[in-house]
Amino acid sequence: MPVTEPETFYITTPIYYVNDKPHIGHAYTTIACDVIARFKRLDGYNVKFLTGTDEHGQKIAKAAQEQGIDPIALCERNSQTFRELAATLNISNDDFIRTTEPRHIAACQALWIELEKNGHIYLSKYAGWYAVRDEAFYNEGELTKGPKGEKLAPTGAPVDWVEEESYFFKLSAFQDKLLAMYDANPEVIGPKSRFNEVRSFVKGGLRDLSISRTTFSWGVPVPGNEKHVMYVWIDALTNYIAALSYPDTTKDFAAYWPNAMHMVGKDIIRFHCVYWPAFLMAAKLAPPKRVFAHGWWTVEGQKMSKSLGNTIDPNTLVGKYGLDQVRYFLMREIPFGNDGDFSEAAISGRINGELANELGNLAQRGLGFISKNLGGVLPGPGPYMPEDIDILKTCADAIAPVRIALNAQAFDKALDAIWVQVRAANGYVDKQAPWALKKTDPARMNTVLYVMAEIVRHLGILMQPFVPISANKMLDQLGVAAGARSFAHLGPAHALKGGSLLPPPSPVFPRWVPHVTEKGA
Ligand code: ME8
Repeated sequence: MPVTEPETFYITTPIYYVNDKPHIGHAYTTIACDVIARFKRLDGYNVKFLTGTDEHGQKIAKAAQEQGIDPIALCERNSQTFRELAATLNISNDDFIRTTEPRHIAACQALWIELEKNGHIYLSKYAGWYAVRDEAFYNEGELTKGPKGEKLAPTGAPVDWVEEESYFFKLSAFQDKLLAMYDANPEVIGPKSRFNEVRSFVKGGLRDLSISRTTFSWGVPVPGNEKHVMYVWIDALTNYIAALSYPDTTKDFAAYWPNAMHMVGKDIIRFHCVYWPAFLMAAKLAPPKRVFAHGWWTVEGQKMSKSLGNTIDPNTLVGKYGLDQVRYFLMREIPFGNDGDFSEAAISGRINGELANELGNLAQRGLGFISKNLGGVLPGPGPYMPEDIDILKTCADAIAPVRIALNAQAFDKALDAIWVQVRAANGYVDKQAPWALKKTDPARMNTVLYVMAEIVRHLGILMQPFVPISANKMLDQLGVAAGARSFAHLGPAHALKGGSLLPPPSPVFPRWVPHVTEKGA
């Protein structure tokens, strides 16, 4: 029989700036990518999942100077905190790239040389308003006024007038090509509202892009003119192909690039959906297959900012509520793509209402009963009633709507589809009331308990991408072998064997109870 290679899938987070500490916004993007990466692996794909840190540019150099250390020392230290965060969040990334690594620098220089060779780069003089905080240039017309009448970027960042020699990328030549690319691939940008936003921005006309600087040196040297370093975005975006060993396009690049997806926040959509595809087309490479820009988190109704002191450290959050609880909340609370608000009330409501009372309780009721009354031995089923067949079938079929939702990055809809089953299963248990059957009809009780265990097996398998540790604990308690947890194992062909001794159960999702001091008592 011919062996078919699994389909590939490449997913990336933005690479995060190392001048700041990670917060809930970074955790959000990375967890979303992790859920998709895990989902695709369980669905049989060969996945490469990349995250990393963005370490060049004036912003980093300035932060290092303020702290009286070398830029590279700052990068080493802060890149490590992002690496540690990925471990804390149980992120299954296959690679972690740093833009100060030789493989990245080599890829940037190779891409530059290619763009230059193809006639897309020229040397000229730049004069304009530059915001270090945004690492971006603005037109006069885009600026606003601050409280003292000072000029500000539309983001509120201070701007300086800069005049310097600069290399330019002929972005203006790509307007029609970009528009044609969007129109031919409407799935290339998600959600739809962002697609429309990017399309109309490009339709409004594109100016050539300054892609080098001479006023600082913390960056990738421009090949052939070391007075210049690359502008941060051409440097940063190249990480996605540097991790596929670009400029070698024969191995990982050939395997993964055709199925690449970038997950980003809405703040950096222009860089990913306009500049990046233009750079790639200029280098005769394909643009990414999809870029999804998600929304923005605020905290208790306020914008997160260092000055307000309300940025949420994901480590604190995980310590307080538990890792899978935080992962679940972030994916569940808001339709992906919309903005959302983080509040204590919202997270504790989700943990207690959904994880503890609905999913956790469902698992606990069946397994606890088997442990107490049947010595922990999973009973074999007797003849099925139509309601047993019904619930088992809908559980096995739930993968279809979950797959559709996750392939469209609709995490909340995927969880909705799973929750339809969780609620149906609790309804089934209430109606069948196995505890009442103990004396009257033990054979029927055994069947109901078996069906409950099968339901938990299905929900455990489906929940793995979202809450990997807890879902695997559910599957451990049913004695499901590690190699029998992929989506191919859903359905009756891989059903549990009656008569097996199950490990002692323990609650998977405890209720969250605020400490006395947190109640403000
Ligand atoms: O922009 N809500 O890095 P960065 C949701 N280095 N997501 C948020 C968020 C919030 N309040 N705050 C941040 C950079 N994020 C560049 C990227 S990629 C080639 C270079 C997330 O450290 C969101 O994903 O400022 C956003 O796009 C990213 O963090 C910005 O991270």
